[in-house]
Amino acid sequence: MINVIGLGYIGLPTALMFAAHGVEVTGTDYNKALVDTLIAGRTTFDEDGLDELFCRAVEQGIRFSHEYVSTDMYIVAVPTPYDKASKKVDAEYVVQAVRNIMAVCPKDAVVVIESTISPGTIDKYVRPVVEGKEIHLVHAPERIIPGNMVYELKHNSRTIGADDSKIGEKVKALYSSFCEGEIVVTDIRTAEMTKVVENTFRDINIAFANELAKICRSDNMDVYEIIRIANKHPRVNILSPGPGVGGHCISVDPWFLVGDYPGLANIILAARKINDSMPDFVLERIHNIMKENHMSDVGRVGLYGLTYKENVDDMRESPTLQMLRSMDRHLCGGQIKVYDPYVTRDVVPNQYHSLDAFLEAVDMVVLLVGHDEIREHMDRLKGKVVLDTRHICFLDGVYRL
Ligand code: SAJ
Repeated sequence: MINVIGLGYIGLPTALMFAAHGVEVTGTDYNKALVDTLIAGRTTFDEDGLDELFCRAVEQGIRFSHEYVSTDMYIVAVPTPYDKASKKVDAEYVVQAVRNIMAVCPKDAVVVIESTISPGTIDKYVRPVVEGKEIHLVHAPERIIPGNMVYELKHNSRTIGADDSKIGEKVKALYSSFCEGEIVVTDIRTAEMTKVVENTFRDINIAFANELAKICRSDNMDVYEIIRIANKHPRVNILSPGPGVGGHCISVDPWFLVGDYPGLANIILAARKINDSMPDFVLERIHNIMKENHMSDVGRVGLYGLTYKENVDDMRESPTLQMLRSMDRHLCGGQIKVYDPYVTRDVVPNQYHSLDAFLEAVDMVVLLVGHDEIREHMDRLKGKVVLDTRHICFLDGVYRL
């Protein structure tokens, strides 16, 4: 039996996947309301294929609890927030989860940390908690992408970092119950570093695309056409420019390397700064386009999309929220309108809950997230001034990054 600790974006699909493939699972979360929702038969966030997976896991007898259970295998998928000022990971939830496990687990239990942590976190913060106990620590960082989690859980390859390769192989066998990708067994530090390196690689590549967008804007060139053509080269694969990098991973993990290796992590730092500058770049574009169209009332401008990317309901570090914060700082937010079909509760001022009402209230639309909803109804934007930061709108006269 395994006890999955933390039933959020990573822990829940992982627990369900194990259960759906015949592993006996108890999912534990300290949030009683969340556990009650799951026990009542409902999932807690929108994700492609999650509801079906949930049904299969329930059929297989998955249990949910807010208590830790005594077993010989734990999978920890709790949040690892990072401190914005120091840029360091805050491992407190992981440490607390491991402490709670220590209070109930038998000798020789295996504790697998899936949460993303900065390199060295296990040695520095987790080992002291298990000191003197016969416990095996493993790091198996998650790799799944929101929007395609269920598919990627099954098909991505994985990394298992363990002190003892026999334990690594045991954990590999467990994940093989559902994972069809290659599972590489290595040591803990390598696994920690690899995870952060993967997200940093993507951040740097997005930053390159964003920097190109700025260069092309400054000299009136079409960045999308340039990227499209350059990508025909067999060894070139430039990503897409956008309004910034959100989510809890790519905009966070590179800071761990900057924080731990100041003076060495130079490209990494530059990339972070470029990506973080994009929301302000979009604000400047809005300002210039309003001027060009003789618009002076920001209340007639609408931001489409609040989530950090398309077809998910996750708003963490989203470029739209970064823009709104920046506008607040400069006291120019005022009445700007906002709408996102995935965000049903009110989270910001002047938020709309229907596309019709939103479009009626604005003359200019800034496309910040490429949700399917708007891609399928692009004609609704005819007659509006449109700033498309995602290269999804091909109406005449559309403005781009
Ligand atoms: N973005 C761009 N241009 C692009 C691609 C992405 O602007 O060409 C933006 C997105 O709009 C979003 C942000 O970057 O705001 C990040 O989105 P994403 O889809 O690239 O990645 P995440 O944060 O959803 O998930 C990443 C994934 N990591 C990598 O692809 C290396 C995922 O595999 C990890 O599991 C996840 O981080 C994590 O939890 O660490």
